[in-house]
Amino acid sequence: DTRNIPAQLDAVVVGAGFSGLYMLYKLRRLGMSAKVVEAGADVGGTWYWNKYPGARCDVESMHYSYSFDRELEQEWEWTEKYPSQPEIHAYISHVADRHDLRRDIVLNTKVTEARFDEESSRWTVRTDEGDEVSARYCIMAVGCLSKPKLPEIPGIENYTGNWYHTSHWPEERVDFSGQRVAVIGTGSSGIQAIPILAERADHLTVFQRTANFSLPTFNGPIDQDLVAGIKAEYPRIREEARMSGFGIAVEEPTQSALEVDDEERRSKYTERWNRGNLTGVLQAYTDLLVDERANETAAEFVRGKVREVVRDPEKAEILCPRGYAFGTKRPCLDTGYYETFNREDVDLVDLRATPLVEITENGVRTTEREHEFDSIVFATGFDAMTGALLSIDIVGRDGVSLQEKWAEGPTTYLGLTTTGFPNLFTITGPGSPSVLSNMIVSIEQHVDWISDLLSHMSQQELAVVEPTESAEKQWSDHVQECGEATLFTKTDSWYMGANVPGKPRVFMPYIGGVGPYRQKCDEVAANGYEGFALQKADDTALD
Ligand code: NA7
Repeated sequence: DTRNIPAQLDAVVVGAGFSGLYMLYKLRRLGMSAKVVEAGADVGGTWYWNKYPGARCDVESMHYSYSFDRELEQEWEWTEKYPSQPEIHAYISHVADRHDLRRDIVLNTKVTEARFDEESSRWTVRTDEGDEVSARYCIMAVGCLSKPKLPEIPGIENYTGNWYHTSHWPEERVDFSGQRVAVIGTGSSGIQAIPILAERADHLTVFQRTANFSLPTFNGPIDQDLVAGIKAEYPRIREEARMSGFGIAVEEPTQSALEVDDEERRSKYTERWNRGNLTGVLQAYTDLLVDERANETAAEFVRGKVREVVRDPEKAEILCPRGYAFGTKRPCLDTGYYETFNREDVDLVDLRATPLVEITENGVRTTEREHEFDSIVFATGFDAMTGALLSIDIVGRDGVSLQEKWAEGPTTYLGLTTTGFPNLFTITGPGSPSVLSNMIVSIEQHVDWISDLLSHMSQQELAVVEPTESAEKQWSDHVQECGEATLFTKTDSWYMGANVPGKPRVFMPYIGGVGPYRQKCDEVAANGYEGFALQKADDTALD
């Protein structure tokens, strides 16, 4: 019975998404006792929760899978260029079964508290089901985009229609036929859902605050020649991804966008646009993410595409993103997004001109007027990167909580550990490349690195690991410096915590690149876990 969590474990893992499942797999291979605690009713994490119509990964199917199971990567058959949520969920469920992981996964259970006991150097983990477990290691695999946020306007409790958040979509198919439907938010979730909701509803109104840059996926049935080519060379392709900037192998750019004339640039952007992915255009030139003028050339290219598609020039201008650099808010990939605004039954409300005021009994009120709806879909995003971690009461040394420690923004060593919280690991934590990468590539690297460290500790009979303050400060400064060398820190985005009122403005992910990050982590390990204090259980310091 998986509901029975033993009182003592080597490790508790929080979250059964891609991170938690692979972590469990590795912990078992180390011979450790472990349980994964998961709030959802099934495994999958992001791909369990985000069931909204049109939910799809922005990384191509052949590159969005685990690399650790060499047989599975040959056997598994993806059907489309980009994988849909149901297909990814089927994949991750299969992994859970194939590796017999489910017997150590406790579902429908939220971890509410994790408290470090200095005497025993162990974590006490508590759940909303009343479980209490003592574990040597506590591994947070809670995801970066897992704590949803609603718009900060009053009145939702008065609304009498149905409302949904894209990330907490109901299990059963929602029937919007004959309905007037609103979508609030035009990030990746909104942009994926809008074309499908437009088809299903009688009438759709899109409320846009910030126009996003969106590129077409050119999605469709997967090309079988491409599949065969990749399967023949998977190990090499995976290795290239591991050493690349964003966790997806693409040829590195060599030229500045400003070195070439308009025509040459246009033809390069067009060729890359036609690939239907994000990295193609973003990596067309060396300076798109660091130089405003260079970036503007790509931004204007995208705006030109919007104007080509959207027939009503007024709507096209509202949909043209401006005021921030292309790529510094997460750009989107879509299937028929801009085309949707050519439909008679789709309206667009520019919230910059007429901001939201409140949710009413019958719909939504802006500064201009009330709009009535049968259903409202909130695609309003997440309290990213720290939200899920900080909604657990995590208390480290000296009774200091992670909330207190990170009051001015998160600081970590390598995005994996934080001073004052020994034996606590954050997979895809702030200060790691995670959200700026192909997540699975980052996840595998984090998990492999953590399990190598745990193996080292057990061989050396060590029981406590904690980063030093100076190592953490150096890494956190480096993360900030890398961010400030780019245009990212000039933009209000969830990378900056800017989408959540009151959240500290700190650039949270590491943008030095997936490959360089991996090298740094490997060096730290090769140098005997440089920057960490490692101790025996009885507190005899070793270094
Ligand atoms: P995002 O990308 O954070 O998008 C949220 C959208 O909701 C965005 O357009 C926001 O506008 C809008 N929003 C949020 N709050 C409000 C309020 N109060 N009023 C009006 N509009 C609002 O979340 P997604 O779920 O789409 O995607 C998250 C990530 O998942 C994505 O980046 C990929 O990495 C995958 P804003 O831009 O803040 O003006």
